Amino acid sequence: MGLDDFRGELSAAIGADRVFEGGDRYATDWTGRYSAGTCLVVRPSNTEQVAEVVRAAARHGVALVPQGGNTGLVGGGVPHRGEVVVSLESMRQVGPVDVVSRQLTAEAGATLQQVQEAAVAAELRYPVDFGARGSATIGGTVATNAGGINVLRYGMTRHQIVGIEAVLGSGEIISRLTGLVKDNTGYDFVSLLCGSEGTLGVVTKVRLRLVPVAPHRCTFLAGVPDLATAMACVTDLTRNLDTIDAVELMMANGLRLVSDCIGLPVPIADHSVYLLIEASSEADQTEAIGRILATRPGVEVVSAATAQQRRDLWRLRDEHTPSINMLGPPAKFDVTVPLRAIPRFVPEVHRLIEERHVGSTLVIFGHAADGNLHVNVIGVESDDLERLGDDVLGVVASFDGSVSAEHGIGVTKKRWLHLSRSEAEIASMKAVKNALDPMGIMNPNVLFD
Ligand code: 2HG
Ligand code: ZN
Repeated sequence: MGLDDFRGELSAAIGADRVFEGGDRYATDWTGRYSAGTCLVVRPSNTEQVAEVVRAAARHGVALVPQGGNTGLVGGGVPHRGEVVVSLESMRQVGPVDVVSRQLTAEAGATLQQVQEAAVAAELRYPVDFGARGSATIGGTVATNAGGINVLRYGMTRHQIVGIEAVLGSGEIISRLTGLVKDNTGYDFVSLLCGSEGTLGVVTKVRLRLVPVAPHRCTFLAGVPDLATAMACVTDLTRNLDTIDAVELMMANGLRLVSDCIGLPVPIADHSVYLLIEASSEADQTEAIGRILATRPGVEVVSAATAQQRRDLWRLRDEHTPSINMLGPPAKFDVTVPLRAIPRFVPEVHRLIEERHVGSTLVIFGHAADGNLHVNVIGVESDDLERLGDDVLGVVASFDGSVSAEHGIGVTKKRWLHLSRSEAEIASMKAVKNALDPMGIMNPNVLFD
C-alpha cells in the first residue's frame, strides 16, 4: 500500500492537522476486544474533503474505515489490517429544523443527542434513541441502521431517513437531501446505504424525519414472575394501546449487576424478569397501563412520579452495557427471535452456556416488544469464541431468528451471516459492493470477505 504517498498527498490537500497518528480512541473498539494500538486517521471537514480522501485512497490502494463515535459493538468501526480511519468528528452541523416538512439535515459526525436536542428545541422529536446517545454519531446510526428502544412505535433508523449524502467507494458524491417523502425514480440509495456498515461509501449528511412531541409521558418498571408472563404483558399492552414507545426486558441478574455498579437500588426487588415500559400520548395513560398490567398474576408495578424517577428507571436499563463491560470484554450476540419463541429461547441459551461454557457469566436483556435480545457472555477465552457463537447462533437459527438485530455483522458476525442470508443474497450483496466500491477500499473487513 502506498500509505506514505497517501499521507503526503492528503496532508497537502486537506491540511496536515487533518492527517495524524491516532491512539486508542480511534484504534480500539468500544468493547476493548479489537485494538490496532495506533492507526493513521484522516479527519475531513466537509463532503468535498471526504471525496478527496476516498479518491486518494483509491489511487494509492489504501483501505478506509469510516468512524463516528466509535460506539459500535461488532468491530466494524476500527482498523484490523492497517486501514486508515476516516473520522467524521469535524462534521457535526445540525439543522436548522424545517418545521413545515418536520425534517432536519445533520452532518454525519453530529451525535444522536445533538439531533434529539435540535428536534426538541423546535418542539419536535427524533424518535431513535439508545443508551450511547451522547457519543454515537448520526452517521454511525445510519451506517448500522441503528434500532434502540423505540422501534416498536417508530421503526429503525431506516424508517426515519428521507435523504442522504454520501461519497461512494468510487469517489463519486451522491446527494439526495431535498427531503421528498415520495420519490419513486429508481433504486433507493438512501435505503441501500442505511445498514451498509461503511462497505459502500462514507455517509456525510442525512435528512431525517421528526415526529410530534406528545404532552404526556409515563414510565413504569414491572417485576414479573417469568418470561411467559412478561411476553403476555407485552402482547396485552401492544394489542390494546398504540401509544407504547418502548417495552424493554431485563433479567434479575443483569439488573442486580447494574444496580451494584451504579449504586442505584431497584425499586421493586425479588422478581425474575423486569419490563421497563414507556408510553407517550395526548392523554395520560398511567391508569390504562396500570389496569392492563394488573390483570396478570404476580406482576408488581411501580411508575415514575417525577422526571428524576424516570431518569433513574432508564439508567437501570441504559447502564447494562457499561456495567457488563466492567466484568471483562463480553462476547456479544445481538439477535432477534420471533416474539412467541422468547420464553423457550432464553432457557435454551442458559442451558447451553451452563453445559458447554462452564464458568462463564450470561446476561440477557433487550427490547421485548420487537424480539431483539442482547445475549452477553463474559469469561470466555478468545480461542473459544467461535464455538460459543456456533452454539448461541445455532439456537437462534433453530428458532428462525436473525444473527444480528441491530448492531450489524461487522467483523464479529461474518462467520454466521449464512445463517440469516441465502447464498443468492450474499452474492447479490457482493455484486452491489463491487459496483459501488470497485477498488474494494471501503471497510473491507466487515460483512463478508
Ligand atoms: C442496547 O440495547 C444496545 O443497550 C447495546 O443495543 C446492547 O450491550 C449490548 O449488548
Ligand atoms: Zn439494543
